[in-house]
Amino acid sequence: MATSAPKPLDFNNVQGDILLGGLPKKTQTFLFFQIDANRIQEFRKQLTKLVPLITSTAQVIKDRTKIGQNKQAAEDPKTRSNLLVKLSGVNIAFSHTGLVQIGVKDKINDNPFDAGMQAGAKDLGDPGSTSSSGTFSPSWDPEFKKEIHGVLLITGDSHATVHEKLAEVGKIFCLGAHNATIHEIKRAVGDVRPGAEKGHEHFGFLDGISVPAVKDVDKKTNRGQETVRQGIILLGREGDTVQRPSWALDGSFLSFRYLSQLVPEFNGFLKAKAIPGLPPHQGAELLGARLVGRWKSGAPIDVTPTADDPALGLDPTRNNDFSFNSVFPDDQSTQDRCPFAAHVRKTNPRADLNKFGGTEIHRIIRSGIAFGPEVSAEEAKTGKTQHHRGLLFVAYQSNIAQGFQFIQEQWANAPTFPPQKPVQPGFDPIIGQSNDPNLFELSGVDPNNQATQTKLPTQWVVPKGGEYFFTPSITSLKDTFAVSA
Ligand code: N7H
Repeated sequence: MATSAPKPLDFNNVQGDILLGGLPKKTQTFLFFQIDANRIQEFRKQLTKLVPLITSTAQVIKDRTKIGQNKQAAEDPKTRSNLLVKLSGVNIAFSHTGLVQIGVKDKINDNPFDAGMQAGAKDLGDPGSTSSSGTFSPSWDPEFKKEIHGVLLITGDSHATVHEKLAEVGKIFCLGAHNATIHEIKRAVGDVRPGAEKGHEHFGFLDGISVPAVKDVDKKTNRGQETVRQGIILLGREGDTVQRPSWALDGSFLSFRYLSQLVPEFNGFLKAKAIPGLPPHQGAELLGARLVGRWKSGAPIDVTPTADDPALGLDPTRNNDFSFNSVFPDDQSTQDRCPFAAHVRKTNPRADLNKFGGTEIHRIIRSGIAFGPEVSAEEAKTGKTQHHRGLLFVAYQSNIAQGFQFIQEQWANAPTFPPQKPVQPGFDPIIGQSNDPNLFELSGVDPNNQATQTKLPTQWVVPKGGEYFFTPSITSLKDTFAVSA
């Protein structure tokens, strides 16, 4: 809890990727960096020059209005144009080692953040190996095993816009020059998928549908959309129960995961194990929908369990209006509509937790983007991944142990969750992780055979890296992280 009552939330002070849909983007570059140990003061002086380039929530609101107006103009036959508005966004976040490097050492009191993601990779269930001395090393890409001090998030309407902005930001820190104050560790580029796949992740499912509304921030909420207190996402606000340093107010923790997706293999499984009693294509689509909890269109299977309803999937006023209790309000003991372990049920169990304290403190705001090419004809034919693709997963929360980490460890990976069901729910088939392949199974996949545990041949989402960051408020970036030149 902040020591004194904080001032009302100011949208000019919050970095723009956190609230209200985040930085608008067709493409996004994540630049992971280390701060040069010999140029720390210089880096902090240069941060002052970065501050005016940081996109605030207030700017995001203006940018989204511009995008809306442009869309309307594009649909009007008199002004028809297909041009996107030229827009870019810049945010910055620091890891615990990054804060230590620049000398911001007050305790922020978040254990996973302080330890770093790699230290907790074994508990997250990431694949890896244990040395003879007992040290666990996750099978991550080598860049993510290095010390990462921070990440720059640059978004835009096109690669050209992002390159331009990146050059402007890079110049501040002399990136790539002999006197650089930051060194690039890894650059990850995400892109919204093309054509009709826009907004869909690589398995083909519409993403970014269920995001909690934040009290007094999201003015309009849709039916079924839960409203969380500001402190569930922002540090120091109502609902954040931890003692924080004053500079942490209105910042948020960013959990980043570099997740590879084995798309041809996933599609192969849907085909091979299609739900019986239907034409093969429909059986495969239904199987996919029951693993995720939504059809590819986004329509929730708890509402429409046997056939897709694309209009429902796209309708924000209805596509979150379900609680896994629509048939029997006080009884969530059947998997007729949605398996207990379906990805969206595991990660937001809604009414399943009514008797167990609810879900609010575990809600996160997701803001990821797909990366990598579309599946090639060769990959589709062989059923084998040849090109690296997946999700640059981003989740904002005020408390990592209650947010991302809790969802992954206590919900997705736990075969007995959700609790007190008549049959064991099993593993989240999308993101569940364990070093024990015996756990790769879930019940309820076949609606006609709900007690049967279906074996999963593999994990189709493979973590290749990640880190926990803190995205400070813009005032703290200026007054605490930066030093005047
Ligand atoms: Fe998930 N997927 O395509 O199957 N996710 N997710 N996720 N996810 C959601 O509601 C997916 C991942 C959550 O409130 C949808 O936006 C994939 C991690 C939460 O109803 C789809 C990957 C974590 C929700 C996917 C992945 C979560 C959610 C439905 C990795 C946290 C909201 C669309 C490559 C530990 C649940 C939507 C709710 C929804 C998919 C990762 C959490 C389609 C492919 C790592 C909280």
